[in-house]
Amino acid sequence: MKLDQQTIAQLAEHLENAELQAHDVLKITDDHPEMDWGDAYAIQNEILRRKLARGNKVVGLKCGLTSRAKMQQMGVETPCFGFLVDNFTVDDGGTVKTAELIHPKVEPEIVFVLKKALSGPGCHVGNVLAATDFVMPGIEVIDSRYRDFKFDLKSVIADNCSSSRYALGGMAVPVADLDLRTLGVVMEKNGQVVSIGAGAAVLGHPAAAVAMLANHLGARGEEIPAGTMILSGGVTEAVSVAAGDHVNLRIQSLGSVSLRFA
Ligand code: 0L1
Ligand code: MG
Repeated sequence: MKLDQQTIAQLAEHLENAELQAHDVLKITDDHPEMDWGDAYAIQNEILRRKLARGNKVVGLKCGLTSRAKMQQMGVETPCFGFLVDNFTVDDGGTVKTAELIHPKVEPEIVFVLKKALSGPGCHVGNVLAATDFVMPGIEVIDSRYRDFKFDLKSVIADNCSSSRYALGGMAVPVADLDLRTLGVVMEKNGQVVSIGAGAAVLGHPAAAVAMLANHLGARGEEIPAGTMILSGGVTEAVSVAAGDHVNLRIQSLGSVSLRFA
């Protein structure tokens, strides 16, 4: 770690204020080029600590930047991991208030819910499938706190991987009879198809993203607890949304989920 505790706390406050007050900031590595991966996750953890102290509850975890389309869109080469808290949750068919956000985008996600804990190192796709209770469709709303979504990987990890809102819907389907790689994904905005993909866009198999998360936490002496809900990462590029938009996501065999933006 290159940053001291006071700087980590200041940067966490700076980024969380940008989230809560819906204003953008410049990427933090501009002023702190020396920060390392440990610093980036320490800032994210400090944001989580601030939220828990305010009474928020963790409701899930997320893998970000897990598809080639997303990595290319954002100019990075490695996935990242973040947390979801209760006030990020929006009901299926519910409304997201854009005044609370900076420049939201939506992405289609295959969502896992575990029945058993997962721990790394050495966690693989087979372990994830054996530990999965069911999968379901989810729309993630990302809202980078960085101006024009311009960041590097350390800055975006510190910013909790742009986490902002999400909705789950469709059906909760056990994975035994599904090939998650070939599940078709269709996302529509205002009735027009805006992105199409298949599960394999996420690291070759969406369960590989969850395994990567388990291995990432394992390196820190942590595990993914039984019951955890996990967004495995956008299957396609993220799509910008604004007040008045309606987004519908359909995933083959899993059903659909939708959101309105006001
Ligand atoms: O969920 C995601 O894949 C987003 C990760 C952060 C990068 C971004 O804001 O696009
Ligand atoms: Mg995502």
